[in-house]
Amino acid sequence: MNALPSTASLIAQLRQICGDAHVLTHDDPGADLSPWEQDWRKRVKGRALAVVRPGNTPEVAAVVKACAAANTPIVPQGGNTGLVVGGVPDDSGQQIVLSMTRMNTVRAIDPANLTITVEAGCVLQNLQAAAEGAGFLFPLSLGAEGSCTIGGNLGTNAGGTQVVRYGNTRELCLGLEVVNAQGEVWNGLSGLRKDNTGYDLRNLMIGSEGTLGIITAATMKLYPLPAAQLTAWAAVPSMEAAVQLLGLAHQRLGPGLTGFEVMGQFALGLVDKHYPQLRVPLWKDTPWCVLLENSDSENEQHARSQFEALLETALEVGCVTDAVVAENLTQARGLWHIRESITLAQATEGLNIKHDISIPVSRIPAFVAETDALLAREVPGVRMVDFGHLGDGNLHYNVQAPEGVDGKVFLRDNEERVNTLVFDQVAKFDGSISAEHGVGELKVGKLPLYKDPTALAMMRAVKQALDPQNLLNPGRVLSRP
Ligand code: FAD
Ligand code: 2HG
Ligand code: ZN
Repeated sequence: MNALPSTASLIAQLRQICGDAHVLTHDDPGADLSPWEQDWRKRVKGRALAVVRPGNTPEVAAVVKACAAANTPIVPQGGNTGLVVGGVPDDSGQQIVLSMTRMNTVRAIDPANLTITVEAGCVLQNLQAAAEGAGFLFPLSLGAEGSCTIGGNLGTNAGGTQVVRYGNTRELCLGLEVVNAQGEVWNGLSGLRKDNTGYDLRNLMIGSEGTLGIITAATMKLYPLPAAQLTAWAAVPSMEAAVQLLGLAHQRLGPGLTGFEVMGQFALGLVDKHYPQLRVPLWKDTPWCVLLENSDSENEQHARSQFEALLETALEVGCVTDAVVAENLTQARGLWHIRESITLAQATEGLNIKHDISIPVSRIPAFVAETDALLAREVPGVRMVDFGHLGDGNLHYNVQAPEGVDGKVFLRDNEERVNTLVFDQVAKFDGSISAEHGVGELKVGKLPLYKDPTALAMMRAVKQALDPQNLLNPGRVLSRP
């Protein structure tokens, strides 16, 4: 049997493949690898053997081959904005981080096919801009869009704020280029809308969080730019009222409804506290606010009359108590900016427990009422940061320490029982413990408790078949064998 190459010879090989400047190690003078080792939420700080930054697909393939020969695990990383500890190395010092951010080229735009083909490290905002520059809309949108990458979005099957109309990242993808765990390249960048030639490998890769293959490029769908877009901010008296408003919005706006976000009073209070310059409207006198977006293919006048009619009815039936409609794009952006600032405001307030859950929309009011009461009894003084994509039945049901309690201490003493309480409730209401952020490492131990055992066994079989060495992001999604 051949001996495994030494660490030093692996690093030398990686440097040969990607160039000296693109392989960083702790031994390099003045090296600081923490941006790649620390997760966004500051939940975990790992230690990488090296950070490797390939510039093209053949380099990715060669890196994987070299790592496979050395039995060295690989953690794929995009913008490192993931919220479940999926893209940072463990603390063994034995894993390489494969940072994809140098691979950021737009390879092609096909206006007739309504597709754009981009490399995986392309930052989402740049992809949106490239689409818009060509006269199209790429609808995926999330608070981290200035730094997350399309590879990470595909890796996590990210959701965001336009899912109610356009679906998750999965629904926006027509083809992938992937380097598998053996270092072979699969070119699946077909751009076809129909292809029934066997197992759907694209959908297997999407949402696999770097555990089945490394996405190097993707062909994504484009849409016509809307002729007009209107945004409203509505005060609603209860979660029941928010669900009623959603029903009305579907009825009145049809496919024009492109955003429907709910935000609890405490969540908005945190934005007001940490970013007073953003001037959060209406939040002080109502338990919930809703942000609605209407995208119209006709014109501004049509959009406005439709939107105003919706809000009038909502005020009449009482599911809205007050509302403002943005008068121009700047105001609309301002309202969205408030919504997108909740995560940062919560992080500024302190470490917290996140629950990215989905429940059938009709059952969300009962879930929230019941679970809020259980939590208040279990951890007196706990502060609920509730917000999210109500249009998709996806709540960010986050839990902040009681006033004055240190976040670290709160997590140490309460995280496990709070998670158990919330996830048991999610199961009771037929929901999912991860709607859009993924499993990563944070929820890996919970999956066997809440996922169908047959599904879990099939997932293990797929992992074993595609990555028998367990090289790709080991210990994420599935626990180590
Ligand atoms: P990373 O964090 O680098 O990696 C995420 C996962 O994907 C890891 O498991 C990694 O191994 C894998 N991965 C990365 N690149 C590749 C690749 N090329 N091939 C294979 N696997 C890969 N998420 C939502 O779904 N909706 C939201 O609304 C949302 N809002 C957010 C707002 C803020 C402020 C922040 C900080 C995060 C938010 N997120 C949201 C979470 C995060 O932005 C998404 O999960 C995003 O898709 C991650 O992209 P990334 O490039 O940063 O990936
Ligand atoms: C969002 O919708 C993100 O803003 C982040 O998914 C959610 O901070 C969170 O829990
Ligand atoms: Zn979200």
